[in-house]
Order: sequence, then structure tokens, then C-alpha cells
Amino acid sequence: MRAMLATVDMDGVVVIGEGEKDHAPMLHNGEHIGNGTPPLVDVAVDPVDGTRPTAEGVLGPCPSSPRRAGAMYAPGRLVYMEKIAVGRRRPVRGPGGTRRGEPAPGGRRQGKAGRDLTAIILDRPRNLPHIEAVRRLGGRIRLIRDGDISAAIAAAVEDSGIDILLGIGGSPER
Ligand code: FBP
Repeated sequence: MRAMLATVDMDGVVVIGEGEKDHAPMLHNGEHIGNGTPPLVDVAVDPVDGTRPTAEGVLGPCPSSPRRAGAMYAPGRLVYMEKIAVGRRRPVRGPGGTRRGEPAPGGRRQGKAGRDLTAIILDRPRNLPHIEAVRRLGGRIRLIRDGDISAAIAAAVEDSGIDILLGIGGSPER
């Protein structure tokens, strides 16, 4: 990758590298890549989500593209972060004539009960507390091997069957 990137017309800086998180020997954050001609760009040398599925040719991951210099989220030395994602609540008639997602009488928002929730969680030992918390509520869990960006999108898509993404995932895939 490094040899090929050196031939590309760009004055790029690696903002999201593989180096630190995956203990790779190069393509670290801050490294200059390209042949040094304009445009000035930030580069993520990482698929948006899922190095392993990309390498295995599995559907789902998508490539990253360079952005104007300074425009890309830079995780720096932060490797992991706590993530939570939900979509807009579907307006469905709930008990008492209220619509889910609207304030119920008394001011409390009405949402799904725990047992009706389906949570998607990266299958990692560090996420055991999240798994146990959902189980305590009686909710369903889908464990995934990779890809919490696709999972966050699923949580936002109506009728995907996923209500919430929870857990600690990679910060480059914010
Ligand atoms: P990569 O593109 O870096 O391989 O990320 C894939 C992924 O599964 C992300 O979706 C997730 O946030 C992260 O890895 C979890 O990191 P780790 O595999 O180190 O637990």
C-alpha cells in the first residue's frame, strides 16, 4: 500500500492509520504519503468499517476516500470508544392512545420495553457488561464479529430489526 500510495498525485497526511491499533509497522497517524503534489488531503488508510471483511471479500465494508486537509475526524491516540446509536422512534400507537416517541401523559417518553429491544453488540470480552445489561432487561442480542458502523446504520434504519447499537468499538470507525 505504501509503495502504491507514493505514486498518487497528492500531498497527504495519514489521519486514520492502521499502524497503532493493529500493530502494523507503518502507515501511522501523521505519516506523509503521496508524491507531494497538490491537493492537500487527509487520508484514512483503512476501510470505513472492517479490514477483515474487506480482505475476505465479504459484502458490507466500504472504502474510505481522501478528504480536504483538516476535514477528517482525527482519533489521534484514542483507540477505542464507547458507542451508542439509535434511530428515530417509529410513531406507533401505544397503550392509552399515545404514539411511541411522543411524550406520554405525565411527561415521560414512551419507548420500547427492554424485552422488546434488539441490541447489536460487537462480540468482544470488553462488551460483556453491555451484553449482561441487555439480558437483564430481557432484550434480544445480535453479536457481530466486525462492523459496528454498519450496525449503527442498521439501528437507524426503520424495520431493520435492530433497535440499538451498544458497546466499545474502534475510534477510527466513529
Ligand atoms: P477495522 O476496519 O479497523 O478492522 O475495524 C473493524 C471493527 O470490527 C470495527 O467495526 C470495530 O469498531 C473495531 O473493529 C473493533 O476493534 P477490535 O477488533 O480491535 O476489537
